[in-house]
Amino acid sequence: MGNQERTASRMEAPIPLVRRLQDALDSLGQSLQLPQVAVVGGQSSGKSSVLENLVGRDFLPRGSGIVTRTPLILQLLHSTAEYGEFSHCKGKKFTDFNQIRMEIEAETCRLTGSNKGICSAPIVLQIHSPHVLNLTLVDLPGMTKVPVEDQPADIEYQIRDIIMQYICNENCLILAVVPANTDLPNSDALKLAKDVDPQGLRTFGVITKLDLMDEGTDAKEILENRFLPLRRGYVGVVNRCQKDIDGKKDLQAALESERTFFLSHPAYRHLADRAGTPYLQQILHQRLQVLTPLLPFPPSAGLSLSTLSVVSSLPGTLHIPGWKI
Ligand SMILES: Nc1nc2c(ncn2[C@@H]2O[C@H](COP(=O)(O)OP(=O)(O)OP(=O)(O)O)[C@@H](O)[C@H]2O)c(=O)[nH]1
Ligand SMILES: [Mg+2]
Repeated sequence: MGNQERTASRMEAPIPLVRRLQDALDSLGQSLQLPQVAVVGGQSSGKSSVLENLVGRDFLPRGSGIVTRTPLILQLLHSTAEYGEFSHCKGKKFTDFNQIRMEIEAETCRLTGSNKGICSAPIVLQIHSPHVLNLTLVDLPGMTKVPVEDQPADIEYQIRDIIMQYICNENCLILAVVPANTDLPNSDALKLAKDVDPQGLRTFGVITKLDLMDEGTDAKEILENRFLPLRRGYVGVVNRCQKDIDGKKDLQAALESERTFFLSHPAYRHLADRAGTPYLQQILHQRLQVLTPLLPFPPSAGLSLSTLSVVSSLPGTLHIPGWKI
């Protein structure tokens, strides 16, 4: 084999490679489970905001009250063109990310009704973009305790069941999202993560709303991983507030404000390089590379999240993009 061919074979496109691996495992009656990342947290803790920042595009419904009401399986696929495609309207390419948000809202209402109901059936969305590497992210409804409007009396347990379906999967990295203006020991997200991942091997704490803490208080001890330490630690982020969302503050400006926040805050300045959305992307990337040394990684220049080239979708199944949803 010549040098060129050897290089070509080392650089073999990941999707065919994994497809072959999968075929081989299928013939042995086994399945290949690959990592995905799910967000877990209380209602309005900032889960969708965190995911959206990781993807680097504005397209998820965010806001006050219960916003995410079904699981959203988000398959990021590195490609030259940029568009979204839903499994419920295959073939229709959404190039306008505002339209994607509206379609998520419309499909959520179709699945759950408009009175704040929830549903375990997922919305599946593929985002093709030159700015992402391939990975599945799962946005989940927030944990809540008291039913409102059409929500069933056991809403707390129904949401918990939905979350468990995803995070029980050993290959699911868990982003346990906790707002800084609530008490960490009361966090249901940390509790649930600990139930399924007692050693904390796949749990990352994400502290949101650092900008909303009472004056004179800070989350330094948490971010330094000294209070309720997690094996993989905590990352602080500052997402866009409701006013920013309403005023359509763009993502780049939001990332710059986040960086300025950490650099200028006396309690966090020393942590500035270990905080914020870019750092969260970096540690997820590192973890996913450790988990999947077998898989080659596409070139990463300018990509917002470097991860895998194949994805698993529903718990327990392997999904290969473009194969079937
Ligand atoms: N100031 C500030 N507001 C934030 C932050 N993160 C989220 N928010 C606001 O909190 C609200 C909820 O954000 P979402 O991202 O929709 O939260 P969620 O956890 O996905 O909510 P549900 O899907 O309803 O459970 C929105 O108004 C956001 O603007 C943050 O870091 N700082
Ligand atoms: Mg949400």
